[in-house]
Amino acid sequence: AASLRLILGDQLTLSLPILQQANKQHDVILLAEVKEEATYVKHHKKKLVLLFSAMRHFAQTLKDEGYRVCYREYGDEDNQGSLLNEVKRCLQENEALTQVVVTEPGEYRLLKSMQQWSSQLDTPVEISEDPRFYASVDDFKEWAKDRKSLRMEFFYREMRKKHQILMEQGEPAGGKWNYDASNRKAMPANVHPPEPTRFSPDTVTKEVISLVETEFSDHFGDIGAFHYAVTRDQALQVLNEFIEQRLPDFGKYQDAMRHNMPWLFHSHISFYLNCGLLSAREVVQQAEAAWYAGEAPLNSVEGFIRQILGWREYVRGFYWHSMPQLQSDNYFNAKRDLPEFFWTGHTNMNCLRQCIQDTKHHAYAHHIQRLMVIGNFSLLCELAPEQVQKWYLLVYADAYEWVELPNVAGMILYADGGNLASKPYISSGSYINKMSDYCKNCGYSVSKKTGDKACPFNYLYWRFLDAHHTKLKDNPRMGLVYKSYEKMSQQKIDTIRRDGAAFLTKLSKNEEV
Ligand code: FAD
Ligand code: DLZ
Ligand code: SF4
Repeated sequence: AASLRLILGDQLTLSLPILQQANKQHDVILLAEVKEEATYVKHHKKKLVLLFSAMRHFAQTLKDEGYRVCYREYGDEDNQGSLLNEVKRCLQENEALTQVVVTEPGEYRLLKSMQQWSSQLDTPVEISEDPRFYASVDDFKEWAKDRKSLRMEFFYREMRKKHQILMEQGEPAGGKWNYDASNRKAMPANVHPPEPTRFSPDTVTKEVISLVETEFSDHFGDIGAFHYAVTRDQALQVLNEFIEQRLPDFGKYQDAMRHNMPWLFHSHISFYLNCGLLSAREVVQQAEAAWYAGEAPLNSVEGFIRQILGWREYVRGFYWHSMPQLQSDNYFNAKRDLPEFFWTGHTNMNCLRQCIQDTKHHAYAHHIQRLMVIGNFSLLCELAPEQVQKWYLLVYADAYEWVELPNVAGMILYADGGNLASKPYISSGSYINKMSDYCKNCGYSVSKKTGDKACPFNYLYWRFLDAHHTKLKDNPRMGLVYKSYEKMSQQKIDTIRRDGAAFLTKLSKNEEV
């Protein structure tokens, strides 16, 4: 029987079994730009340009490969607005198509919806496994079963062994699993990272840019200077240039931040990994090969591979293991609305201004900006998890709920009470000062602990520890911090409470901070 095979906007790879197994003569491959997916959150304009353009280019690749392709553009007059309705129309137009085949989607909401499709369409719908990950959802469940805590580090070691990555005679290459002791240095001012790989928009991308400018003008983000890869060949070029030019220094400067420079020594491949233009396996293999060839040191290669074979795989397993609970977890009962400056970047706190502006310009910020600046602030100020989750899901071009939600609910907000992270990722201003040049251009003083001019992170940090003393004091990883807290004079604690409360009141009223 002939089938209709739906490819989602983040499944742009020829390696999918549903393409490999297609009958090129009879089956129809459907790709659809639809309002429902483009607006369930108001995605950053650059994310929409990236996906729509990559989808259009991929449709052309499929045609070149001899597939029968049905492509629905967003601006088509008769666009049905949702994936289900586009599938329905396609079935109606092609009576020979008697079943629907899809690859499991990356988000819970869409999976739940697809599980109803068969009865809604009155046609069999087969949901095929997504083979793009090293660990399947079931592999993760098996690993997690009977474990009291689900720590990434142990999962990662299993993955290294199972897939024989950076392993030598059963031992980790170099003798250690983790080389972070040599990583995470501050970046001296005389280090100049190479420019990121950039592409000029072609005709297809230019058309999409004007579509997005007209149809999505109320979405967050700047559209100017769009330079991302939109084809597999271009994405491979991004990967190759990373391996050659930036991987050697990746580890050392992984946590560094610099004024007006979000790209640094990062790889900038999450956009492409997550939408299918690159595969995790090829990325890991290329990085591993660079070490064996002596082109990059082990601390960088291991650190980079851990992000993909470790963190990326782990958060995906964790997501499916923890849904739908993870969406509503709120361990600290945080309720504050997102401040207006999350959308504008207008704040006197230079670190936040920089990170939010980078996000607005590029639909990108690197990990430490997301974690230790914006995330740290969100947790310390008890911003409502639901709003923070939505923000992260729409502002980054690499964001899909399977990867965004564990990072936000688990890693930055500790909303799950410590299932993902062993302690809350919080810090005072001194960490940001150590890792960046932001504090030099800030309206606040990082060396002042309290008072009007003091860096808000300094007193917010202690205010948070004070406010959540009961929930956190028995955490073994918080022992040292609480020892210092207990030594504080009552007067100091009172000042911290006063400054913290004043700042949070201003924040709630959307007054300038
Ligand atoms: P690099 O620093 O070069 O790292 C290489 C790759 O490792 C990345 O491309 C990515 O695929 C993977 N990786 C690294 N850290 C993580 C992680 N914590 N979880 C999963 N994969 C990881 N990443 C996303 O892909 N989508 C998201 O929506 C997303 N949301 C995040 C939200 C928060 C609050 C935090 C703290 C992190 C989030 N991350 C997310 C992880 C990470 O910040 C990005 O993957 C990274 O910044 C992408 O840039 P890069 O490709 O230059 O990464
Ligand atoms: C993110 C996204 C956007 C913006 N638009 C589309 C679209 O028009 N058509 C489509 O098939 N997919 C789109 N996507 C990706 C989906 O939202 C994604 O497949 C699900 O969120 C599951 O990860
Ligand atoms: Fe951020 Fe504080 Fe440094 Fe200002 S002083 S940039 S608010 S850490």
